[in-house]
Amino acid sequence: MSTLFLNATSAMSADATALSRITNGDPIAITFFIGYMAMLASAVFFFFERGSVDPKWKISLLVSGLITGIAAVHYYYMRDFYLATGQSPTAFRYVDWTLTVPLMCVEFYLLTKPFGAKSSTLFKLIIGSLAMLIFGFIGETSGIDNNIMWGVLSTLGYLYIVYEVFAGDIARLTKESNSPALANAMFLLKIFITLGWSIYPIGYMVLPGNLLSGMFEVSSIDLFYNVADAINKIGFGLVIYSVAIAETAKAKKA
Ligand SMILES: *C/C=C(C)/C=C/C=C(C)/C=C/C1=C(C)CCCC1(C)C
Repeated sequence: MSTLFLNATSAMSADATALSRITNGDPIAITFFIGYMAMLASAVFFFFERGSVDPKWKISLLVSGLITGIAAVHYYYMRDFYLATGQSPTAFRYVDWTLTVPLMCVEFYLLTKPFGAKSSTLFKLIIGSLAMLIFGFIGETSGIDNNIMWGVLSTLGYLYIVYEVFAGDIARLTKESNSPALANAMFLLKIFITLGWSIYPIGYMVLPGNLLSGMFEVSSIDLFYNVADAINKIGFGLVIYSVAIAETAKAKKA
């Protein structure tokens, strides 16, 4: 099949060479393709399922749809960029994260809002996430010398978010809510932001000059990021979806 494509016009043969990366089993190219489809399918799913939950859950599902939808569009471009150049689409990646990570903070806010979350809580989470992303971006693009330092600064932003969820405002509101549904959702979301999110700094450490450099190829950073994005964006949305469905069923019975 790929030879057939290669014999087509020269314009097409550039595409076919890029595409043959997939048939030749380039795992990074494959995860860009699967990531794109999975994000798109999830966005459609969350948008449609908005209709089957209690009104108070609709915004949460909308935000889950936006997170995966925004990621789908970025994966579309990142996939093409990677196929055309063989390089990491770092700028697209960070534009995606700058939109989607604050939206994940919004999810934490929406879950705890019925129990008194204030916009200052949301603001703190967003500041933490922006610090994490801005320092991470500088670290990835400013060369070999200081990427450990920028990575450490970025990790402080990350740890701040973890702190807010485990011991700060979000933890306090969850405890005060006396809601088993919220406690369950938080339990799962905590696993996502610790285990799931920790894949990203591990990926970052394959950069030259960093702690895991040489153990993996530099380009495998995208493998880490693509797998982590699928787990975190889709999984996070599904946790919220399952709580919404369970609570909707309870509300109907009552
Ligand atoms: C949907 C995208 C998500 C959930 C992205 C999360 C990204 C991170 C948790 C990134 C963290 C980083 C560090 C903690 C240090 C090194 C630099 C980063 C930006 C990779």
